[in-house]
Amino acid sequence: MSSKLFLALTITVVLYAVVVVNINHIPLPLQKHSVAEKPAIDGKRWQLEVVIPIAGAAGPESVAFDQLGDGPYTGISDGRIIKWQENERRWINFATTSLNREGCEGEGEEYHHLKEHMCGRPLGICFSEVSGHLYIADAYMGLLKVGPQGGLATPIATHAQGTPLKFTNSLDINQSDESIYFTDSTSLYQRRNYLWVILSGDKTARLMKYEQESKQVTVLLNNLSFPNGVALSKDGSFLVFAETSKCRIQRYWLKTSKAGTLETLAKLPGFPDNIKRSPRGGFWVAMHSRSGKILSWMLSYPQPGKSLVRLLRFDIMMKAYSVVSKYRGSGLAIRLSEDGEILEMLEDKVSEYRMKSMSEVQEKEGDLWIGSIDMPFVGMYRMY
Ligand SMILES: *[C@@H]1O[C@H](CO)[C@@H](O)[C@H](O)[C@H]1NC(C)=O
Ligand SMILES: CC(=O)N[C@H]1CO[C@H](CO)[C@@H](O)[C@@H]1O
Repeated sequence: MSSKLFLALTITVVLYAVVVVNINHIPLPLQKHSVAEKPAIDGKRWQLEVVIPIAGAAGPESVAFDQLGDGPYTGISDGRIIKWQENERRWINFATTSLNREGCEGEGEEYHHLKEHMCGRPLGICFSEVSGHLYIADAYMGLLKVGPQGGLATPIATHAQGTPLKFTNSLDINQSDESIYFTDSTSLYQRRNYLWVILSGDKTARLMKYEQESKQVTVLLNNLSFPNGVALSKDGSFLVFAETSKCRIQRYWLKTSKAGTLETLAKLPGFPDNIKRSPRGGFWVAMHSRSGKILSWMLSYPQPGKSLVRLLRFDIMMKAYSVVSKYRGSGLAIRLSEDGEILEMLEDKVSEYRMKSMSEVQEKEGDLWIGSIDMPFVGMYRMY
């Protein structure tokens, strides 16, 4: 077989794996104000209540509320962190992670990824209840903070143990001493090549802690594959983090006799993104998509996965993947107990503005605020 033919066949197989197998949810006819299919607890259902569009940008990956409960705030594809000003019914600019913002805004979200290394790409955001500062995990700028009035954020960590942060992704804050637990999803690739991180079986990622008093970063775990969302448990005795490419949630003990040890808390049917504590107990885990059968097979055997990846034109893969992710599937999130049992599931296959590729579920006063890495809006579900 000629190498060209082999290459063509390989590309076909992989595109089939990534594209066709993942389009197993044919879009349903659109309905307005429809309810999520899966009943929530007590026979009630989550219903899509509010959709807040974002003009000219997309990808509100993480959502947060400030000390007064105002917001949501979110980081978007052009590098801005914006705040929803409820009384004016509009988004206002709150903060940025880069000083030179020439050419960052406008042009449309499909071009933003070309500039995100300059404009910044704020992913995880979280307010400190101690100081009112907003802490930001920016994929390109590292860990930053900005005061309650917003403006240009200040980097507080760009390296750990001499290795630069390459794809800072998510964080949680100890609300007593303001120390930060955060993830860097790989030491090799940029965020816009995230599919590469998954398919190459990369294991250069780290879970870290930023100490407020010493201003030092400690590496808690290294050699991880695509750690993503991170959240402290209610009593702070452990934290959980998502290992996206392995479709699982890991538990890392911080206290008790198990301190410093790691265990698998849950295996999931899709790629987990951010994790947030629910005020009703446990954690909301948002999922990027259900993992297609062939894709998960490839990921469970990193060798064939890796050699296929080496043969492929990366730009073609990314293009195919981004086209597909626009049409694919339904939003999916799971609430896990602190012991890893599934308590509740949110899967919306029917709403007109379906929250596809959910990246975060932030529960506030009984409502679920949803972030997404693809959608040009923030959504909110309420239980009826
Ligand atoms: C959070 O900070 C408090 C106060 O310093 C400390 O007692 C506690 O152990 C910290 N918890 C974690 C999980 O770091
Ligand atoms: C088993 C393995 O890959 N260990 C590596 C973990 O990361 C450290 C530092 O980043 C390397 O020195 C080890 O070789």
